[in-house]
Amino acid sequence: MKLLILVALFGLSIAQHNPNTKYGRTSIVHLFEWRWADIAAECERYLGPNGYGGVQISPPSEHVKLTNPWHPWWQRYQPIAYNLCSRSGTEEELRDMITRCNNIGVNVYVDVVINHMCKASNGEGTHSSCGTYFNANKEDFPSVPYSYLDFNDGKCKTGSGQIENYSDIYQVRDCRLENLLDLAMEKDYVRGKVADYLNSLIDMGVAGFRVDACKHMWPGDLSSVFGRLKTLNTKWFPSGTKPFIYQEVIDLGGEPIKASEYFELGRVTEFKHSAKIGTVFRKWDGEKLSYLKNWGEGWGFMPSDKALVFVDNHDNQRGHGAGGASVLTFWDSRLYKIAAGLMLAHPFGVTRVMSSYRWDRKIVNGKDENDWMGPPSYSDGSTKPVPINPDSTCGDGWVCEHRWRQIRNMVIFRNVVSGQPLSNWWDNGNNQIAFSRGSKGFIVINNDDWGLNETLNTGLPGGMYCDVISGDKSGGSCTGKQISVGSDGRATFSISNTEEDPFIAIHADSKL
Ligand code: 5J7
Ligand code: CA
Repeated sequence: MKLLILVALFGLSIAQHNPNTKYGRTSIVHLFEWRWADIAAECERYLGPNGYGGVQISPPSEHVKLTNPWHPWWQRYQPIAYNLCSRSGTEEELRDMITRCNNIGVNVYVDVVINHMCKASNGEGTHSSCGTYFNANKEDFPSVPYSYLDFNDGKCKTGSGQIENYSDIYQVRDCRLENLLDLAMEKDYVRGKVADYLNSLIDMGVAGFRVDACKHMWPGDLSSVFGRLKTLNTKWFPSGTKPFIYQEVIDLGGEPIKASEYFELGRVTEFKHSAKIGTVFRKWDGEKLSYLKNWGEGWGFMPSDKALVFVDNHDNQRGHGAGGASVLTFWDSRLYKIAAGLMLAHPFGVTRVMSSYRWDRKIVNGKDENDWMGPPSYSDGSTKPVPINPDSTCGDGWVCEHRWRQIRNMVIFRNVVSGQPLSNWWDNGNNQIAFSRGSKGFIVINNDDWGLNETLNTGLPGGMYCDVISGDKSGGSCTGKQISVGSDGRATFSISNTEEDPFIAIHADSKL
């Protein structure tokens, strides 16, 4: 009996921390700004077959349409209502996508913007993605409906009505973030409207939520909203399954609001992981790969079972959010692949892979003047489809990092080694490291300016393995490097520092 109660309590406390992925899949890919129709096709033709556990989608809620600048990516972070027509498509397309992704075992996680509505400066009109009328001057959003009574103006104590000082936790929660109209989430009515929105998505079959701007909402208010959520749709999930929740809290230290305030509600984005992985691979601040030996909590990160980790996100990849210049992105493709490989090989956290679009980067005095640019679009601002080239890369400016062989194969590696401890650590005291995940997988990285030539204990059963970085296992042979592991588990590795991909990874499923 006591044991049962313990199990029940434990189950409750971790429920919203579990991504509920299927078939031993472990990673999420953020298909930033993709259209629903393209995501549905990608689930079927690529994500399912290649072991991706889920996809994070851009906000599906009705948003403002901006013209100055021309349809920036952030217009989707300015809601007008919870109608489900957006730059990514219609409600029908959204529903079809969720159904098709679920049918192939790929979960859908929705980016939800619930701290605020649009900025006051948007005035009045129907310039919104569903064409719904709103009046931002009067804080009137009749399609929800919200009125001025549902906003925080009375609660905010700053002169400007905006957040002026991040060291005052009251203004960070109760004032306007960049003049975005701040919802009064202490109100039962607002909590109910937000919960209805999230529950409508749960009914459609989504598996969880990436909750935007959580630093700007009180944990108590979020707790009430999350407490009103239904369990997941039993067409695709076991009955009683709670939605996975990961909260965007940018906590790099130095502010009074801590990521830890949100741990009991769900997972939290670990921005220190993103900032530090860039610093280490760039060798800034005297960092070295050998210091990764205690990567994780040893680096001041949050506990692994609370963390959602990534190399970059849609915000900090354009120099916008936290992390600054150290953040690695597809623009730094060589280092980016190794960093993503390290993240996916390492047991820390739930991993999210970024999938981006290119924009006309224009860096002037360290700032990207085109950081606002939205996805590849037609002249009317509508998003272009994602064309797939014969070589499986994406066209029309879509980067598709998740299709890069090195990253895709490390997503598979993570599934194969899931649950295995980090073992057989080796380093050269500099930027050459290696480790295994139990007896299921082994990775070797050379980020030094000289070659790596070592015989290492892999922990793997003897045999011939295909390196999944330089190629694939295809039929009975390897298209890239081949690694011979002796019956004692030892293998010899050579990695020149001038190789395009100076790392090697082998695992149980890449054995010939
Ligand atoms: C909030 C934070 O707590 C934080 O630590 C951070 O780094 C960024 C933000 C932040 O979150 C937003 C969430 C939204 O849903 C909508 C938003 O508009 C924002 C937002 O603006 C925002 O802050 C921007 O980025 C910071 C790095 C700057 O310090 C802020 O001043 C702000 O920058 C402003 O961005 C520019 O000053 C302004 O000129 C520009 O018009 C505006 C454009 O909007 C965005 O860039 C949206 C960013 C965004 C960030 C997110 O983390 C996110 O999840 C969604 C959107
Ligand atoms: Ca707020």
